[in-house]
Amino acid sequence: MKRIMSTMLALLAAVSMTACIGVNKPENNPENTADPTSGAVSTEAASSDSPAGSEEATEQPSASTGIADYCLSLSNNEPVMVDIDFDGVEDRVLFKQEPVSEWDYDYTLIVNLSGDEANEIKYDVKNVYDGFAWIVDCDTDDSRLDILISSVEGSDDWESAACKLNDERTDFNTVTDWVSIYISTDEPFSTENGFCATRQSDVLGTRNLRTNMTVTNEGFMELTPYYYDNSSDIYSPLTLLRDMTVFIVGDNGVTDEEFIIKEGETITPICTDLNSYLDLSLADGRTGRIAIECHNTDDDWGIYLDGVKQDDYAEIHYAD
Ligand SMILES: [Ca+2]
Ligand SMILES: [Ca+2]
Repeated sequence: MKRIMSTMLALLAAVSMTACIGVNKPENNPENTADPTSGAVSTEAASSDSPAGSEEATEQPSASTGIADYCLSLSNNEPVMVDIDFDGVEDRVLFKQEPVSEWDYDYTLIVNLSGDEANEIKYDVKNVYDGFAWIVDCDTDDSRLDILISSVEGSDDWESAACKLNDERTDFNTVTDWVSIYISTDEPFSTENGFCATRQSDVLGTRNLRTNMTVTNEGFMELTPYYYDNSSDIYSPLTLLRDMTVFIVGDNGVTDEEFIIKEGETITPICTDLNSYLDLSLADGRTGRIAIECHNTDDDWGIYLDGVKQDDYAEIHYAD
């Protein structure tokens, strides 16, 4: 099941991200990039050794400040010129794809500062099934652009990296997380709301949960809870094997009103922070909240709902 789900996710990602490529590029989506009044300078989208060297000039971040909502999709093996460190000089950015087997590729992010071939900084992603990259501006005050890389491994696990030049401009400061990133015309990046990402979770079964994230110096950071997608028929409500007590969530947040969901009734997960709470849809349309704890050590692995193992509440379906 895990392989099927992940493959479906990969295909979905490929479709949505392909849609992004060529749409989120500045020349086609000017409203998603630079503010022409902000002092931005023009960019040549590709260097002379690129087959895509005919890209039109566009605007990019100024030397002093970032630009909210800046997002550029990187196409494999097509270098772009973008000033990623805000020093006023364009830098050459390449997301290089090299096949290593019938199914797998190596990807290398290569940045030549100021376009200088001798001044090269790299980040490698080895032996993955597919990879995607974007240049965005998560924090418009740090005089750096973030380069996001999302890849899926042969094990069907997604991993993402965010690379940002260090202060010395000698290497990337890179953070990683086990999430997949989605940026498309339907779900565009914005500095305020970040980017859409999914993470695999075992809370009430192995599911890919969606959130909005941004990147800080500490790592990937959620901006919203993780939401379940219950639109597919393969995710039916869970039938309780024992009573479950929840707190009703009102318009202003969780209340102190307790509600007991009886054995034999069903629950449908809505969202969770994967740390402290899980919200459920009740049969009467209201929302109930229950505390969760996720234990991940070798001798104590399990997910507890209000102190009870989730497997005691319902038949839970996990990936292999
Ligand atoms: Ca630069
Ligand atoms: Ca920034």
